[in-house]
Amino acid sequence: MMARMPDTKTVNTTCPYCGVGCGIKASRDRDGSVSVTGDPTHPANFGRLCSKGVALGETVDLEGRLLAPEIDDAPATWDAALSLVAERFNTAIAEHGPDSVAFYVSGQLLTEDYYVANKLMKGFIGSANIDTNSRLCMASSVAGHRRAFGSDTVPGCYEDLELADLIVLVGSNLAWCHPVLHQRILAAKSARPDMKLVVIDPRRTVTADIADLHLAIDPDGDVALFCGLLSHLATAGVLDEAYVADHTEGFAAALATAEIALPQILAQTGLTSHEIEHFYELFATTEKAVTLYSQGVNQSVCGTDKVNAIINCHLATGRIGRPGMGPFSITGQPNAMGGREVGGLANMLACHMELEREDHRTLVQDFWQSPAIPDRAGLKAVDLFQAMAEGRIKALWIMATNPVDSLPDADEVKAAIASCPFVVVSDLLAKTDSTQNAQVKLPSAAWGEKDGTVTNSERRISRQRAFLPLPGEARPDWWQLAQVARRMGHAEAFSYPDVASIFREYAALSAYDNAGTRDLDIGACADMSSEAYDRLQSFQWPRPKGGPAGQTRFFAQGGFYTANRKARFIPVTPTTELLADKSHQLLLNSGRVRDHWHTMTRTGKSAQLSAHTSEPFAELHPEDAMRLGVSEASIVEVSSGAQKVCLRAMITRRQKPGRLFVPMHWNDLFASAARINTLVPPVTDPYSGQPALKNAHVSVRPFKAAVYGFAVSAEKPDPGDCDYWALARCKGGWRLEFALAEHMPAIEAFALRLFGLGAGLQPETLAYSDRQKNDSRQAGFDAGRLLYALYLASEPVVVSRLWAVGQLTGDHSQRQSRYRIIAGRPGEDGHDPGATVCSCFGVGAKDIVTAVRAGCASVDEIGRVLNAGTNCGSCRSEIQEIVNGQRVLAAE
Ligand SMILES: Nc1nc2c(c(=O)[nH]1)N[C@H]1C(S)=C(S)[C@@H](COP(=O)(O)OP(=O)(O)OC[C@H]3O[C@@H](n4cnc5c(=O)[nH]c(N)nc54)[C@H](O)[C@@H]3O)O[C@H]1N2
Ligand SMILES: Nc1nc2c(c(=O)[nH]1)N[C@H]1C(S)=C(S)[C@@H](COP(=O)(O)OP(=O)(O)OC[C@H]3O[C@@H](n4cnc5c(=O)[nH]c(N)nc54)[C@H](O)[C@@H]3O)O[C@H]1N2
Ligand code: SF4
Ligand SMILES: [Mo]
Repeated sequence: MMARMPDTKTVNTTCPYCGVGCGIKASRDRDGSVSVTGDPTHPANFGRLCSKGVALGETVDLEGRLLAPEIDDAPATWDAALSLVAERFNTAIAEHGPDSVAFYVSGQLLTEDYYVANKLMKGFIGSANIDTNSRLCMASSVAGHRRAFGSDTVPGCYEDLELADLIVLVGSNLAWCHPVLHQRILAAKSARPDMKLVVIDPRRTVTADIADLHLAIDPDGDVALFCGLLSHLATAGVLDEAYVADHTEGFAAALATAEIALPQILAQTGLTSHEIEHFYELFATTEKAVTLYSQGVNQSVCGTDKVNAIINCHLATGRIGRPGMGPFSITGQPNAMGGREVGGLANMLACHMELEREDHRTLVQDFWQSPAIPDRAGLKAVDLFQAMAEGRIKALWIMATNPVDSLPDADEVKAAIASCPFVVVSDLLAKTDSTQNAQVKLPSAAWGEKDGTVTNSERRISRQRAFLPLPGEARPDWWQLAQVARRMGHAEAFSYPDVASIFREYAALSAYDNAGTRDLDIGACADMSSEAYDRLQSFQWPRPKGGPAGQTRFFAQGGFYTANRKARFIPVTPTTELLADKSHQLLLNSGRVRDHWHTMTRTGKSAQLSAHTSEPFAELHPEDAMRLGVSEASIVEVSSGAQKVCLRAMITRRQKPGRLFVPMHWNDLFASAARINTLVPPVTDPYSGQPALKNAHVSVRPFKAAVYGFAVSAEKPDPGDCDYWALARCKGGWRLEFALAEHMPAIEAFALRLFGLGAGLQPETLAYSDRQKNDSRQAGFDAGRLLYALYLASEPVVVSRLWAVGQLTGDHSQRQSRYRIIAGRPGEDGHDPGATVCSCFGVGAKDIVTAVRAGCASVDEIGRVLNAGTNCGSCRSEIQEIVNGQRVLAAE
């Protein structure tokens, strides 16, 4: 029944991080460690992996894992926990109706888990109150697709990115968020240098650095920009009139709304007329164009309109579904697409069927033989937690997501969960910000332990396979759901013997009464044996039973999934709301860094991944910094109303004045106050319900630190006393950045509290203090081992971080090396690599600068000399910047 036990042989599986969906070969070595390499045969990556994929082995340990079910924080048997969940859900339904319960699930579930969750809620509980973190991620794309195509169909595939002559990335930091696809594009571009890359993003990202054109658009200026483009395409005479006439409707109305005057476009985008003309000209004259978009489009009050403004331009030119052309919404999570397929959103039914359509409801209910099916949408994520705060939700099951960190208005979400009478959380970890108020915690199987399928951004279904034993009492999510369903009285419909049987049922439903009327059809898998499922090679849907195999694109010849099979142009008008609000100082943008994943529950475990960005930060423009009195590397307080976070200031021209960028990753387990969503209001797109996570008005002011501190420590320090702190894993232990509002503490007592060296350990200490300069240092050793090094100063501490971290694994039996630690510098012969650039080989910026000065003139040459960039390649864009001379100063 469970995931099979591991053999030592290698399994082919899929990466659990982003929506690229890279194939992986994974195995457990004899010493228990896990080895991971890219699968050279997998069509998503052909053997490549990015830094996160490469470091997977570092994230599968059992530290912090939830290994047994818990009821009210005490260990319980599965039987007791599952029965309690079933009983409490049934009671709530009996007393308050089916809409008083809810599931909040995730694009990190496997398709089979997701299918079972959706079937239980929609078909058997009879409510549509199942929503998912995809609401924060893909909902605007789904809504835009459905408005235009009549179905949530991604028309193209990855190969189009290699075949295109023009790639327009809108609101996507591909180099960091989908690194393997970015590398595929760069490889294609180096083979065909005429290929052009345009990046549309308010800030200058690493992706923008290597583009041919970067349009630093004003936030939410995208609708105006693409309306202007549609109108330009008409004027330039490059419309595909036959395609528009034969396969679409509503063009004239969309064009009429799109005809906005240039001054308005300039005002809304903040771009110059030269930039706009350049972009319009490129798009008009390049037939093979792909517009790839992500969260800068989706996470907005006008996200759905942005999607349609983009799709309108592709429909008007007939550039859709043909090689090298099309609009391309790229998915974020490993199974965001699979979740959409099985209907995990509160306004969808399973297998791309529609809740609003009676024929679809009847069909699904008939197939499931289920007692009920809702005829209206359930609560979307933001509304769901608001309903909870109002007491309307009596029982909630959270699975594979951390809403207390990732939803807007995060403290209200925390309070809503705390107020809900019954909360179940299924997670890998015992302690996340979202498990704190759960009455029942259920231990789930993690990547490497669980079995099933995921679908990537190009509709490719791949297997995730188990190669590790289930630890403790952990069980897969589908099993937990099916067990609860059985206990709720639905034994027959949830009697799955294995995960393959769920997949077969899902495949059969996709084909049920389909006959080409719905895009999603994988009927060819409906009769697949469990053995065949185990061997399943990745494939792109559709794959109808007996139908032609190998269709990889949609809509080149029309055939949309609307009633008349025509696509719909959607008239969209630009919004002006955002920039009108001048009452606050800065506009807060948020997103990702290269080596962390979401709320850091996994990447925070990896020393290698924590080296690239070890602290939460706020990027702001030098003019704002000057105006606000913020100096480089100081601490800033970013606030909205009574809510406040504390972050390291990073002053950079990558931001435009008036804007701020903060990563979404840091939470209460890794920093004192960095949950950025406590500042983001719950404002949503009217069509998709997706929150506008990229824009919040905030105030910024310096945090008046009396003392700055930095420490490395073999054991996890306890920074509870510090006003600001951020902790990160490093090789050999932990590193800690902190700041104190009050005067310099006595270093001995402070070190004792921080490193809590009880347990009979008597470290030999070495200290230095210059009271005049307010500079104090102390290090503790145990024989030749460094236990901790602590640096306090009245200015940000200028000790080379990577060098200091390296000392944790060095030998310090000699006095000389102990003195160097106190000096905070490598000796004459010592080596300071600078800030980490290549996390695979631990190569720092200073090393790369030195190599450039010694004559290395390309990324490849750097690779030959230093190995940097030769493994996963995620850092190649950053190396390129240093080679170009852009980062030399920053690195010194
Ligand atoms: N390293 C890493 N990779 C990941 C993830 C991760 O956590 N870490 N998460 C995965 C997931 S779930 C997702 S959804 C994807 C997200 O992948 P991306 O969408 O590429 O990542 P983000 O950093 O959220 O946002 C992208 C860009 O949108 C820009 N932006 C903000 N506002 C606007 C605007 O108004 N217009 C335009 N044009 N751009 C704007 C931001 O400045 C930002 O650079 O990444 C996936 N990959
Ligand atoms: N301000 C701001 N906020 C954002 C975003 C942004 O750009 N800006 N981006 C949004 C987007 S696009 C996304 S996708 C969300 C992501 O936000 P979340 O989904 O909240 O983030 P994760 O950290 O991935 O949370 C996953 C949780 O599931 C657990 N988990 C992992 N695998 C499994 C499993 O197999 N089973 C179970 N049961 N649990 C598992 C992990 O331990 C972790 O606790 O954040 C959103 N929030
Ligand atoms: S690009 Fe990186 S994170 Fe995304 S699937 Fe591939 S290896 Fe995993
Ligand atoms: Mo996402």
